[in-house]
Amino acid sequence: MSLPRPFPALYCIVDAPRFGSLAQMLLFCRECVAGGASLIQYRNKSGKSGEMLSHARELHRIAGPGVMLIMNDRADLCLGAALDGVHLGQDDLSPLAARRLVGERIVGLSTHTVEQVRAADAAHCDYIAIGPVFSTTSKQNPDPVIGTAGVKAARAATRKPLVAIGGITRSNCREVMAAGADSVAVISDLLINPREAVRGFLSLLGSVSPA
Ligand code: TZP
Ligand code: MG
Repeated sequence: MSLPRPFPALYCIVDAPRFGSLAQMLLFCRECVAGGASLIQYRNKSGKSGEMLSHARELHRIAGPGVMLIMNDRADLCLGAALDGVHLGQDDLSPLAARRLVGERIVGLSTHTVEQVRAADAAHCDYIAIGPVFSTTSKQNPDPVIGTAGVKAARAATRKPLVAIGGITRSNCREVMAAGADSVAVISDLLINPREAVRGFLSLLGSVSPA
């Protein structure tokens, strides 16, 4: 799948260690899709390769054809599970190296400063994530928070699709979009009732234009 236009306003992240079983994780994903999710990232910072591969294949099996699936960190597992793309951090493979592996699939890159956004703008990635926007407990050793001012500065540095991440909830997502993000990536605020949460995000995000 190539990059959808417009870029989905909600980028759901399935953080595998947050679930007690594969069945619970898949239920979460099904509920996100039932709520209208069209972009889901599989993230597993503590998983072994084989487990991550089989999780990602199951995710691929249950997601409908209209759902874009992204593998966090690992271009090899993106290919192994036939997902639609890979999301890289600053310490992962370079976007160019990942591009050589995944070809036409999507390559995303996390950034934490405006300098990194400028570099990402010139790099072989299809979209840029920026954050953490607000404080988060979902990431170990997070970079300093950048606030909505950081999102605004990132927006000024790139025309690539910009995904804001970190501490984003239904209560603050509209201000993040108003600062110039094309999309918000969320872990925690989807967990309790994913179908309702996704519906809520999508209806809140539907009508925001940059301030
Ligand atoms: N990268 C920057 S913040 C973050 C990641 C993976 C975690 C976002 O999770 P939450 O729970 O939506 O704050
Ligand atoms: Mg990474």
